[in-house]
Amino acid sequence: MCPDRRRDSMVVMITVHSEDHRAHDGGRELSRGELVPSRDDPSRAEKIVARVREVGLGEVIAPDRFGSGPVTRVHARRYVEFLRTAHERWREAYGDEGDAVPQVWPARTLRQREPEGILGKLGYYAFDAGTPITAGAFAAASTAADVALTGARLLRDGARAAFALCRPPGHHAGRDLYGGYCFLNNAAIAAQWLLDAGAARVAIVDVDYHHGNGTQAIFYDRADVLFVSLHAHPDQEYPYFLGHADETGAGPGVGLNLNLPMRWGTDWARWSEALAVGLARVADFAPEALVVSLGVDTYEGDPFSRFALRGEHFVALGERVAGVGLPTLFVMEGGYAVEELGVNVVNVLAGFETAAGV
Ligand code: FKS
Ligand code: ZN
Repeated sequence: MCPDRRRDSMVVMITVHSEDHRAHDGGRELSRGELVPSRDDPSRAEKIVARVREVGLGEVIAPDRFGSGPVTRVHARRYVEFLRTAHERWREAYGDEGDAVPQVWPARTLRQREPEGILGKLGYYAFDAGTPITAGAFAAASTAADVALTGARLLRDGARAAFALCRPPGHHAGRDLYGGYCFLNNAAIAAQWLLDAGAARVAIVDVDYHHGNGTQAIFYDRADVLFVSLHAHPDQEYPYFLGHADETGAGPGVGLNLNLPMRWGTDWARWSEALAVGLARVADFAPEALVVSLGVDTYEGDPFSRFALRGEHFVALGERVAGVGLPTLFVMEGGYAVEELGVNVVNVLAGFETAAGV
């Protein structure tokens, strides 16, 4: 008998997924002065889970319910209550037409005070007009948090890695702020849960094309979480108002926020150098777990991307992440080249498995 030792030692990555994300559908976003269908379409998650199944990455399991406790460790209770009731209030005020979208914000010289009316509240809690609150948005976002938490629990129970196939995404959502298709910060909720489960330190590496402003803000003054983000430069790209290299943390968190912004046209050669810098910082921090905010909108064919990563680069990304040698939770964020989305995401996970398994 000749056992395949390589296969025996392979990391078999569990994917956590729920079809509940489909409840968040049909939303329209303001783009170049017009309302167009939201890019965060249910087909995104469907493409990814189909590819996970097609290549036999590992088991696909449903999330458990964790309730609001772990969510309010990261988000303000009042904000979660706003999200839960926003669409209902919108319907009471404006009827069944359209989704809840803000159009006035408390920008400079205006007062940060929560108004009573729904249109005012939307402006108070949102930072863009591109994140429609559909009838099913809160249910979908809550399930996405449960997906991330179920993945975090797999890590606590000894898994080398897990994949939380979250939709909607989370990294733009702050403690009491939504935008960029994000309502609840799935990666932050998972990281906080790992800390509460006994980890002394957790690192978050955000490889989405866009800066993870929500995750940065949530952990900015914290000594127990390192946040590293590789993203398009905020002078050129959404979310525009956070993500510069000089944002390095505050108070006990000084030195524990690392932004690696890159200009349009960035290719794998430059991007992978930044990744090496970021992962070296993670190794220095010596965390007990790693959360990867996984966006593949750095892909050359992505409708949002002005970076030039290709399919094989996502395999290399997974391999590099495995090289850090930490229990790793991949949390799905962005990626909008829907046809290639499943392949690009699973390339990262497969690269990780191969490198971690040998
Ligand atoms: C005009 C451009 C609006 C919004 C970009 C949102 C990016 C979201 C994301 C996430 F991971 F959160 F999904 N641009 N329609 O990819 O960062
Ligand atoms: Zn993105």
